[in-house]
Amino acid sequence: MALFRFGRKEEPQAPAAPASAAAGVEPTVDAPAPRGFLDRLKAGLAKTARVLNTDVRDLFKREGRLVDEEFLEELRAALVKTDMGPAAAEAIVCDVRERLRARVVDPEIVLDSIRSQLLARLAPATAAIATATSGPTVILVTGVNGSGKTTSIAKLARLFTRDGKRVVLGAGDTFRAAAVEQLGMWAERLGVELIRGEAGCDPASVAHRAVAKAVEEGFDVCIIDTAGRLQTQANLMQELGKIRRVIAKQIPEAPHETLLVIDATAGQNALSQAKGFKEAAGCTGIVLSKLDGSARGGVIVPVAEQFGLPVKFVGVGESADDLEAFEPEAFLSALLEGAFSAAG
Ligand SMILES: Nc1nc2c(ncn2[C@@H]2O[C@H](COP(=O)(O)OP(=O)(O)O)[C@@H](O)[C@H]2O)c(=O)[nH]1
Ligand SMILES: [Mg+2]
Repeated sequence: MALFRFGRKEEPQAPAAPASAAAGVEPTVDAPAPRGFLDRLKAGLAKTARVLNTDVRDLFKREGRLVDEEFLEELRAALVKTDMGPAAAEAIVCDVRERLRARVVDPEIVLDSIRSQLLARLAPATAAIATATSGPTVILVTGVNGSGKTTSIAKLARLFTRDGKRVVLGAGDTFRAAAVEQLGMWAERLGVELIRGEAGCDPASVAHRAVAKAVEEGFDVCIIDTAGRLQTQANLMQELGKIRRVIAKQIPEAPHETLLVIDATAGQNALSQAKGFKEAAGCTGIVLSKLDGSARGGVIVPVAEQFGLPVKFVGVGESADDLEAFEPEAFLSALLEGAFSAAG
């Protein structure tokens, strides 16, 4: 298996109309990406950045702020609000206490500490997407209902086709006809192939046909959608096992990735999903979607840290261009620059 990094295109682009991928609403993907990579990330993280901005800046409202225990407690409270978790907040507080105790500090010094502590936590929890060394790369996409699986598949397809790859999608959410239609609409707009089955048919048969097409016709990437399920539904988790076995029969090392799509607004549920899906579905990486809709984007820290599942992509909006390979340094720049530039 090889690791694959996407090329990043920063050409200036015209604004795109807001898009919705909800079933029955035409997804808008023809319009070019509205902004460059960092700008999209900044916009996507704006809500979380605002929480950091307001709360951490507020600590410095009083002139000549001294690092004492009162300051450190206020800092901790501000950090915890982003959902980064008590361990990360504690590490930052300890770092600031150790280096800056009894000193008068400005926000930038605290910012540096936040950046370096979070980077140390996030950097080990990232990996580029694994791809096949020869033949098609197969990616299975899982998660609970409404987490953003189908939309993330469209976004992934977009990343791959931009890189010149040929993509076939498998509409493995056979549970609802609308789900197949939704993926069908994206496939048409993105100009990628789609394998679908009758509503209610065995999703493993759709996966089988999608992978067979990819192999026979020399596609580079095959991405398979699945119906939403809870990590606690044993029978549905077994169904994922069957899908995996059917895929592996054709390509022994596939699926090369089993991605778990987690909604960043899910709070603590995000953590139980990561745990449950890793154990029951053999997930290999996380797509954290809807960061743009959450003021608690700090949840990426415990999600990435606690379960040994790397965060591979972050979703920051509803259009096909709103998915970024997760790179901690860029992520933190977007978060912290966004947080600290506005208040000036
Ligand atoms: N704001 C925002 N909305 C998203 C994102 N990803 C998905 N959505 C929306 O979330 C809803 C559910 O997404 P969908 O892909 O159908 O979820 P699925 O049930 O897991 O397949 C849709 O309205 C999507 O447009 C994201 O990154 N940001
Ligand atoms: Mg879906």
